Amino acid sequence: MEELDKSQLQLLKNAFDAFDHEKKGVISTDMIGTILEMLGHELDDDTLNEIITEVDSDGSGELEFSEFCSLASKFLTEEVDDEAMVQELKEAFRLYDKEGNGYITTDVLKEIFKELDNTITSEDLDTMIEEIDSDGSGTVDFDEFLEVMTGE
Ligand SMILES: [Ca+2]
Ligand SMILES: [Ca+2]
Repeated sequence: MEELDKSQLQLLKNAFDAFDHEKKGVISTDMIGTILEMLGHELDDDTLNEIITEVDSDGSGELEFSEFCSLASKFLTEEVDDEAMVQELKEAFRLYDKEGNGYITTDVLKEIFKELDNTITSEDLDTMIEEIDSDGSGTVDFDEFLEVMTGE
């Protein structure tokens, strides 16, 4: 677990108290989805359940303050994870950019998509490629690739 500094801890304590309406010292795990949504993270049920299982380390179905902190630290340290993800994507990009040109041709990208989903039609492919290759250069550079993968 990442270290949280004092002001972060205070913030979390306030948030925790706000969610702990009945002052029981615990928050029901049912609240987690709502809390994360408020923070701008909409997660599907599977992901949410995974997170709950992970943070509710004693399996009580409720989050004690320390468990709440470990939940929060996951999301507070998200920037770090983003960096790690960019790093991974760079490596993936390099795999496809075999000649090290700094770009992937849209033909190669089509092959990749076909491998990922063999039911895809060539029309769909063209539409996707058009969206991805936003400058219409016929090649996808890392920035364009990143946009696809992160959906930003
Ligand atoms: Ca617990
Ligand atoms: Ca391009």
